[in-house]
Amino acid sequence: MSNIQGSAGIAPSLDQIQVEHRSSISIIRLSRPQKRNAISDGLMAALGHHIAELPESTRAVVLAGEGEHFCAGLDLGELKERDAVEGLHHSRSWYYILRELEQGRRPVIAALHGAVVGGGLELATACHIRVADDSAFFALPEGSRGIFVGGGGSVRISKLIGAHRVLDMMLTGRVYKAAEGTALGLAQYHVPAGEALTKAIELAERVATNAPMTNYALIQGLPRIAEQPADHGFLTESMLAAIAQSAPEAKARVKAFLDGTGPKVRA
Ligand code: 1HE
Repeated sequence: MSNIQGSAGIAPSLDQIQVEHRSSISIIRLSRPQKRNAISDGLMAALGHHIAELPESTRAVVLAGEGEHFCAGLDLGELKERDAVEGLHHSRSWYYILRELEQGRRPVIAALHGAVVGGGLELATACHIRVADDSAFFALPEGSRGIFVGGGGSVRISKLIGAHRVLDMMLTGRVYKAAEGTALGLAQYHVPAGEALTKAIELAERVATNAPMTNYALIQGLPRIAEQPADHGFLTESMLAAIAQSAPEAKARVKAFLDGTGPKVRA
């Protein structure tokens, strides 16, 4: 049973997530392709379980979906069984697990293809880097289902592309294709169809070579600094910079550059 608070009482469906640990990265795959990786309670609990159980050696994570689509969002088959109070706690359980993903110790790179819709887009936007291949499309069909975003999308997606665009997506059912969605900020990378996972793994392996303290400071610091008044942000930044610079690994990396053995920035 997962020790994640958000999924307390829900047995993780461990067969709905596959995890592969490589030397410095872990690849987490939503593995329910017959239901287009729709997020059941058990799948979400399994995601929380695997995030909590990542090995110490994992320095970056790739999140992908098996089959033709990244994720069709909330499992609508489970929705009808919830009353209002259960619905509230259900949202809270998503917030808890997505926060573990977003504010954990490792950067998470999402490999997106096919449908990235509803709760699938909410899940993707809790990741730090998104790679969309040309088959990816983004939508928030909640409006047409008579429901509302409940996995943090009104906060995270609005911050990425603006509340006015989220409003349009939900009111009109607008679908953004990969190129347009990427241009708006829903993904940072747009690659040919079929190449999202390869690119995400390449990025994760690059990210995994950074000093862990730098990655941690980025994940924890940047979103919080963005929420702070500028004067507070400068103070937070200076403290994170001081902590990162004091790590022995930072000193060794700077010395290597000055010795001519560290990597140069290349265009
Ligand atoms: C599902 C789900 C699902 C597919 N819940 N079962 N999300 C949506 O409103 C999106 C609903 N899904 C779709 O629009 C389409 O399925 C897709 C565009 C994603 C894929 O289309 P396609 O033609 O490849 O697959 P399909 O034939 O529609 O679906 C295959 C099976 O998956 C089928 O079940 P089957 O038993 O008939 O084979 C579908 O019923 C099932 N399936 N998507 C349950 N979402 C925290 S709040 C978040 C709120 C939301 O996310 S609301 C948005 C929900």
